[in-house]
Amino acid sequence: MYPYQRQFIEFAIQAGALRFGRFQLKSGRISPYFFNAGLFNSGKRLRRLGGFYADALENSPLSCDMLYGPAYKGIPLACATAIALAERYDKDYPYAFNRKEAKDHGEGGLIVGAPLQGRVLIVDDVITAGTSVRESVEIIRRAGAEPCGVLIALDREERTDDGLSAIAAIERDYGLPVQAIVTMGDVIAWLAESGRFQAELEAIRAYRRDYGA
Ligand code: OMP
Repeated sequence: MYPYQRQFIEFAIQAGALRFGRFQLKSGRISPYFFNAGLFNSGKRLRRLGGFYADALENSPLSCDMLYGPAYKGIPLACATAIALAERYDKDYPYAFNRKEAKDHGEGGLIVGAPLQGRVLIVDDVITAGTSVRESVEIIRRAGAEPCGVLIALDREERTDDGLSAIAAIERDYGLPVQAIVTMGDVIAWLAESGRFQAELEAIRAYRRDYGA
């Protein structure tokens, strides 16, 4: 693990964005932990979060022409990442996001921000089954651009119904590489090292035995 990954896990727990308990997921699975990126909900938190996304992108083999944040939660994530890339790495990526409902007046359309073109990096919060990534791929392709990868905060490393990990399925179906700031494996390693949340760690390990990739 890179130092920034450890710092991210501590930050997420401190902000209450990574929580332990009992949560029902979109997939219906009952999970002993949940990651809620909406809780990075102040200027300083969002600035710090964007820095972690930028570091993860810079430490990955991914390259792109622009960033795309899927509504709603991906919108501040793509913006914060674009700002951090400019501030930390002097890179000026265009960014765009979608509306959930098309606007029929004013500038109209479904996409806000830079025109979707070239190689587009999807910036999102978390991947469980990969459903939300698939929706983004369709939107980007319909606009005539090419999705080139996915940048997320947390890869839950779960198995889909066909036995593959969600990320392997995305790579297989779309040829898209996925880069996460941290994986659930990193979080487990951090919990084991830190000696904190040991009861929660056992519950997470049991969940991984049932649903892990
Ligand atoms: P998939 O679309 O199945 O990959 O699930 C990702 C989405 O599930 C996220 O964009 C969230 O809406 C939601 N989610 C979380 O935000 N955090 C979690 O820890 C787990 C989920 C989830 O429901 O699986």
